[in-house]
Amino acid sequence: MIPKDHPRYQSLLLREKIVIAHQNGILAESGMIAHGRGEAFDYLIGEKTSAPAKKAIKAAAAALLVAENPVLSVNGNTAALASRNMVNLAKTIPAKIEINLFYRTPERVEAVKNVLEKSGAEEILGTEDEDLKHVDNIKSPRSTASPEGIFTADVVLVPLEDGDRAEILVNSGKKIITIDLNPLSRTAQKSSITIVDNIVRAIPLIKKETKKLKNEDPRILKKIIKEFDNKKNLDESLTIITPK
Ligand code: PTJ
Repeated sequence: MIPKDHPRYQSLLLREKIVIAHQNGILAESGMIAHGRGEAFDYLIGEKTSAPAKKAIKAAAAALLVAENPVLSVNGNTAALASRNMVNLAKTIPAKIEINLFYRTPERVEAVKNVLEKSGAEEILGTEDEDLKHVDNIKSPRSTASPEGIFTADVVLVPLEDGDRAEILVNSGKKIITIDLNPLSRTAQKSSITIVDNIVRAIPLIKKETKKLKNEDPRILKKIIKEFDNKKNLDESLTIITPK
């Protein structure tokens, strides 16, 4: 039990969620290492949503709203930290939810599916029942995708993604939105829209922005997307964490 007045309360709470998710078979072993890396970057950005992250969040909401087949990808860390918020976001857009694991095993797919169902998800793609396809014909478990989901999606939100798979997805011509606390990661650099923020803060903010923009003229939404410059935005995030 973490005392509420502990100066690192929020951060320790997330750690606890990660540990429990690991014990429950949701998290990949490497998920703990990934979380630790994210924690360090979050510390550097001051554990709050920055101005460039807010800009990226707005562009992400616009991209998800204009998409024909938007998909939210869920891995172990996302399920551990933001499962209910992902399900709520999917309902708001509306978008499909797909389980997409880098370290894929049938047991972990089942564990993530259970978490999503408990969080209110009705349809979950990417499970073991489906005949999954390979994005860009790369015969690797990293590139598997649901035919109704990521495989045919035009816009995919893939938080905390591994660099290899992010690259495969980008090369397949999709608009890739990621959430990654490390602005230098390959995923952050390769994606179309990178939100440099903690997933626990970013997802509720995307939902809020989506609600705000939902009835906006599609031409306005397209303008928001067009004016967003990911490289420039990443540079702005970097200046926040780089000592002057
Ligand atoms: O569940 P699986 O099998 O799909 O595996 C998931 C992990 C995360 C283990 C896998 O995709 C992986 O190895 O990812 P990487 O290459 O470690 O990249 C994860 C990125 O997420 C790193 O750049 C971290 O800084 C970042 N990150 C970690 N925690 C958070 C985060 N970004 C946002 N919010 C966080 N809470």
